[in-house]
Amino acid sequence: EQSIQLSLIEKKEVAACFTPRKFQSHKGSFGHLLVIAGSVGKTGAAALCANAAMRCGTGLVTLGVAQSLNQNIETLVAEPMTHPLPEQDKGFLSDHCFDEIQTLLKGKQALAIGPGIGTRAGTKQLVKKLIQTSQVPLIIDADAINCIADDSNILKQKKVPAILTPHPGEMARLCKASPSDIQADRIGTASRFASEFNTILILKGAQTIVSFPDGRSCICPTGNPGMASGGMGDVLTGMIAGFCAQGFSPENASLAGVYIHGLCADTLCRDMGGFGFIATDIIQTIPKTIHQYV
Ligand code: NPW
Ligand code: AMP
Ligand code: MG
Repeated sequence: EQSIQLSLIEKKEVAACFTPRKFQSHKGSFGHLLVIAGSVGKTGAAALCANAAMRCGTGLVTLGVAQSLNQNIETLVAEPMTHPLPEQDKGFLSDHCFDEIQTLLKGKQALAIGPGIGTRAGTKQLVKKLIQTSQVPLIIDADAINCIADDSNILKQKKVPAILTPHPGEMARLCKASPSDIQADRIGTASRFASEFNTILILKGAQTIVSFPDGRSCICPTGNPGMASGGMGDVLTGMIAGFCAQGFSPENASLAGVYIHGLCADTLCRDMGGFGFIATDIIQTIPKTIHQYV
């Protein structure tokens, strides 16, 4: 078994991920992200994810949603584009929309999948097929993690880098353990998974761990308990995916994503206290947090 190499994420390594924009830049210079998210009752997760990606400086974001939810989603997002996907089960995504997603993936630089999609049989099929076939880096979160929990070996079939972002409950499902088992050995669990499945594994919660397949793990020094509120993880996914789409390496996108997400929460905590800032507030804080502190 390989040894674990552990460090804290440092501000200077995050700062180094950002390079000044060329004067002649246009939206096509900063990537196009595809987000596959949302289902009945969980359209908010999709909107949070897409909006967070925009606030990270992604050139274009397209949000693919079950077609009956498209009208609703269009009222929640302005800058991201939406794309209605064919559905079998009203309001849920399934392998029925695989071909259309394949077409949508042309010209995209990253694919984020999972926030709010649920775990119906058809959705599981879709997630597995996308993991097997994607030609662009994958950010796999929330229900997409739950969708592969019965068959995590599917990750060994991917052709591209992947970043998984489980909270301890999702990690427990993925590892067939209990959340307390995961919490008892956060670094070991994350690191072993990253090596075994050749993915970046981000184990969320107080002191988020970012583990790489080569045995390196990093601890995130930012973040606070004010983040224990719905939608926070959906925002993180949009941030990491947005950084990937605009050209950060998957490693840098992961480190910058978790660090800045926590830093936004820390500035909110300082400015408005640690009770009641919400995921939407994080999104709004991203640009000035990058500008002032990174
Ligand atoms: P317990 O029991 O609370 O102690 P689920 P979800 C555990 C979407 N959302 N440390 C937790 O433990 C998401 O994107 C949509 C320890 C419980 O067992 C998903 O697709 C929103 N344990 C879907 O909803 C806003 C921890 O995990 C389990 C832990 C379901 O996601 C909300 C709960 O996890 C949400 O984002 C920690 N730090 N964190 C919207 N507006 O549309 C979690 N657990 O059952 O996977 O439920 O995370 O809410
Ligand atoms: P999710 O459970 O998917 O919505 O993700 C929650 C997000 O908030 C993750 O990025 C967590 O790391 C973060 N978070 C939740 N609680 C805390 C905490 N007590 N300290 C730091 N970060 C937290
Ligand atoms: Mg989540």
